[in-house]
Amino acid sequence: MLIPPDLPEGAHHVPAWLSLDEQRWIIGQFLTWADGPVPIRAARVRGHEMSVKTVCLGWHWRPYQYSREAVDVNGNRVLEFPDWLGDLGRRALVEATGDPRAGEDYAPDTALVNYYDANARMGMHQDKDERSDAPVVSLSIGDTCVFRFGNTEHRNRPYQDLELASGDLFVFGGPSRFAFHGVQKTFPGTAPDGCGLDHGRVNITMRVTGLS
Ligand SMILES: O=C(O)CCC(=O)C(=O)O
Repeated sequence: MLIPPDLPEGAHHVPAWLSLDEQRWIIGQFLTWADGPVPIRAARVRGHEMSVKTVCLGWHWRPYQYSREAVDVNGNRVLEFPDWLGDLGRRALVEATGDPRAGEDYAPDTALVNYYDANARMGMHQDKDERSDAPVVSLSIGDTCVFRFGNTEHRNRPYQDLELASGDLFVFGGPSRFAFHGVQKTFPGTAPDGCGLDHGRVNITMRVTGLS
């Protein structure tokens, strides 16, 4: 068990933010999203498939751009970004920051929904394909992972490792919005009973693209 670190300004971790019922309901949604119209797939980065599989809502992400149609998959338009997810994102910002006004202007229009099997990882990267510096809201369900949260300059130290477990909320905005981050590993078999996943990990990151 990692000791929870002091996070830099703008980054917030709220363990067990989603109830088990909420987690299970969201996984039900995930299973329908994963079926299409743009089925879940591993994006290709410089010719190599990522180990993580991703399905997108609102806007389709491929390295390193957004489009409405999934031109690298089947050309179909991605599903709309659901209203309930935006509401959840606004509530997440208020509760993570303790600022009752934090959600007022927050209008996420895309979500990247990632599935990690036991071998999947995500290398250190910045979320910088958005033309907006609005916060990223991240929800985790299923197996616990080691999430590495770094600095805004490069992939190397200083960074902090923390565990994101099922139901956890993580927010990064303000001076931390463009921090490098990644997933070092997951711990197979740690998904709690009732979360909707028997194995693996789902992570949802909501973002504001700034695109129209
Ligand atoms: O899985 C996570 O917790 C992080 C996902 C992530 O970094 C991303 O989608 O850009």
